[in-house]
Amino acid sequence: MKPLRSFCCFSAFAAGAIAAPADRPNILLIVADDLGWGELGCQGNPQIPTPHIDSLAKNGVRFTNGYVSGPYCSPTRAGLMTGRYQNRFGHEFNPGPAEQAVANFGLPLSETTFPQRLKAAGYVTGMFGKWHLGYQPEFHPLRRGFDEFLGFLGGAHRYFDAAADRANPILRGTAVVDKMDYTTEAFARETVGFIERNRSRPWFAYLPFNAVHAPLEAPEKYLQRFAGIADERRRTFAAMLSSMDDAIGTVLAKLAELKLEENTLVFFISDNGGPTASITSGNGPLRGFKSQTWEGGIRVPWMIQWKGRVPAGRVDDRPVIQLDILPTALAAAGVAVKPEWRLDGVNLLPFLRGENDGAPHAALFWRFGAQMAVRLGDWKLVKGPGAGAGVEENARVTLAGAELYNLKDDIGESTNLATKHPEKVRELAAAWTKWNAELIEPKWVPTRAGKAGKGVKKKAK
Ligand SMILES: [Ca+2]
Repeated sequence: MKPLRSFCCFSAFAAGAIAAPADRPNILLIVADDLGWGELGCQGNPQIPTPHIDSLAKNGVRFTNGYVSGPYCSPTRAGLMTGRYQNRFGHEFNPGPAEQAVANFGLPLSETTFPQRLKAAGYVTGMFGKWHLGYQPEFHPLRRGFDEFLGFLGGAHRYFDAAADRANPILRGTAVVDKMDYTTEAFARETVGFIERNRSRPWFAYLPFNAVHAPLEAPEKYLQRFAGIADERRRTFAAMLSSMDDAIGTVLAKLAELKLEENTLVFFISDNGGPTASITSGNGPLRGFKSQTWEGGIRVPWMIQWKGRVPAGRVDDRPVIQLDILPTALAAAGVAVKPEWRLDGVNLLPFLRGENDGAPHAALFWRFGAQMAVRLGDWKLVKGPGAGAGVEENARVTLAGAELYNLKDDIGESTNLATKHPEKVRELAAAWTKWNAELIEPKWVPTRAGKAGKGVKKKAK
């Protein structure tokens, strides 16, 4: 018979594979809003220095083919919080503004969230920033796994005026906050306080900035920093990004000060590509923008830092997706993923540590109204937005006319190879069709009445 101690360890592992408290790293998940693929220093933009975000790439792994599972804020966050393609549970679209959102809008209660999974493993959980996963009480962050919340429930917020939007106020927990400083700085400061208070226990901090989403608003100090940029909108955007970079710097400095860097797994992504026309947020050589299944809508800055546990300064070209963040965090926390959770994301740690040279995913998939995409190796089959159309939420996608690109040779999706490689089209179409058959219909379609004053469409019967 084995010694008792060994037996106990085995039992603990079998019962839920939860690591001993000392082994559980903290999880810091930083999400930028509408930050395009081409804007960070480490992504090749020399105009706006971002040394603190770049430090994550320097001290960790930067994925050049990092994706999100939707081209819009809310769907992407639904995927992030569940590790599952959001189309599986009907969370395909944004809800529209708070006053117009359908009553059932929110991350479906059938889904278990990222903080719920970590809470079950003994973590304290805090969220500081933009939620965008439901306005009704049952969808509130405090009801969906967070112990603490300071932020707002909607899709965007003014940066200086906490009381600007009564339908979408700044909340501490469930209490309305009428006065607050620049939201970027406030959300980082709250995160720092949360880390300080919980320094001696495992914590999960979710820091989804509203920066650099519209409206374009920045503190004078940062506008001065970019006085050399003549275009006012671009100058303001640069100031907003620089402010977010400094804010992230204060959080990273706190980790260093508390000697938590080697015990904290840090993720940084943007929730979707840049809407260049509205806020100048650029996607580099990628085609398309936020709201589109072209690369510019779904490929984003994507980094992981875990000092001493994940290689420093590595650039990884293998495709990954934000759905991978939850399973990676769970693996680090010693939580065994159960098959019945039906996660789509994979644990990236073996890939990060060089234990697995293969691709984390056989294929990646997207469906967004009348748009679709599938990536298989270097190949991508895609149907972007229709000619002259914006977001067509009411139309269902068909594969007729889908275009084929080889992203290794053609990152800008400029040469459609569908006619030249019909066998590839068939292969990718078959993979996407199989995946699509597993999805359900969208649970809501946003109304655009009042928002744009036009383009209102009747929901398809
Ligand atoms: Ca967004």
